[in-house]
Amino acid sequence: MRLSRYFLPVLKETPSEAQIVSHRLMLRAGMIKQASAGIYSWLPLGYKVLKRIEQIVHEEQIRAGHIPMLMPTLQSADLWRESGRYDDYGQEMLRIKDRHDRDMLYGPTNEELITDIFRSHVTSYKDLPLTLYHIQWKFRDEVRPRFGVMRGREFLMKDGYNFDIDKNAALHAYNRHLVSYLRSYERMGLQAIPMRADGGPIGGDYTHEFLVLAETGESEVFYDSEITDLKFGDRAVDYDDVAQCQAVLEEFTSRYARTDETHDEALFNEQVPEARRRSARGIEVGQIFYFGTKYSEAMGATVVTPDGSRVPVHMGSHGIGVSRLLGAIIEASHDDKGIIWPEGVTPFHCGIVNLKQGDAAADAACESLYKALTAKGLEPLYDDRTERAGAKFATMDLIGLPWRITVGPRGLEKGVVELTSRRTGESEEMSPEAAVDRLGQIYANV
Ligand code: P5A
Repeated sequence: MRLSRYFLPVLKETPSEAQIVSHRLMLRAGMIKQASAGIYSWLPLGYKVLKRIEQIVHEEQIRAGHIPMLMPTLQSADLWRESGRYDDYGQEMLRIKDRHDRDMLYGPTNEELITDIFRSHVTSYKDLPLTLYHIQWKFRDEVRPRFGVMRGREFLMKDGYNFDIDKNAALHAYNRHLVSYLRSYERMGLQAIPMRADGGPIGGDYTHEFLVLAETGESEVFYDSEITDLKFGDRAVDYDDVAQCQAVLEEFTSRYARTDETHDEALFNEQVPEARRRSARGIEVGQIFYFGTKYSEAMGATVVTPDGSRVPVHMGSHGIGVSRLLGAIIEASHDDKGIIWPEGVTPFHCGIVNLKQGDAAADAACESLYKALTAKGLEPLYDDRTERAGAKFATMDLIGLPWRITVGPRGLEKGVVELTSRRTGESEEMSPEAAVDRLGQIYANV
């Protein structure tokens, strides 16, 4: 993409309404624009990152054996009356009437809708296990929408639902989700720690939230500091292997880590030596639940077992806050100049800064770099505007591309360009071909 033809409405001033750094930077970098309280338009740069995050989520869900689909945003109130949640959900649910005076709602979550799909089509244990998921917009009429996409009213969620014959099978699905979530967050450059949590309006008391530690996080958390040493890495896990998935769950959840809803001070003191006790704040980027037959019993989602009897299926639901993740990643990865995208989610793989637009050699070198990077499957953002070098660097630093190639007449006389890491600020001179090769290698490992 050439910056002269792109739509990147960066702001010079720091918007006064934004209280936390991720919100400020998303507005300044022209990623989002508020449409109304807690509701945002996703401008091209923000949309690109959102799509990158979605893509990682899809890849990891499919790797775990979960099946993508799409359900609507608007739902009929009748299904929610069956589960009893139409009244329970309270004011967070946006209720709408259609022209026939029928009660509708903008879905805050999809347990009812998916249970209805299941009961309409599945009748036998032979069709289990089954996990369906989608990535779809949700609406929760939060009392205090704030911090930009962190606590929106309209937000994008990946929500998955497992259907299993009994509790053990459903717990394996729970573990599978835990493993796939650990992999997903690490690919986004995040450490998200699973913590014992509360079931809230979704239900069930077997649930973990995934928390990214950050001062601006809305949740208060208590944990054993040893937990922050755990890395999932690129280990191969067989998602059908019950023992392997269980082992990962145990590794990542056996140390004390709880949100304030389930925190038990006496147990904390007993289990964790004082030097390792931490209390901090965290951003909840996902939550997994096992709630057994709560919805299947209420809505009659049953299957015939091998001995011919009929039982309600065991279910769980599993959510990732896709749009919130942009805020969480920025909170975890920025400096005073702007965002620093991890390679896994960056909107463009690198920036190309032409120090002297209009200089024949510099223009030609930028064009050929652009072509060579594109041929490698990389997407560069070429700043081809006739701006001062300082302004070009400031824009690149603000929008946070992890790598920048700087091209100028003086370097070209020596046959070199400069490759700069946004994270370390370190620059290295090399030939344009070497810069392309280096970026190819970096992204081959992402
Ligand atoms: C699990 C999937 C559920 O709704 N039902 C379907 C279950 N869980 S949850 O914890 O309530 O939400 C899942 C994740 O969505 C994100 N989230 C939000 N993101 C932005 N703005 C909001 N107002 C908001 N509310 C929830 C969180 O990341 C949460 O973990």
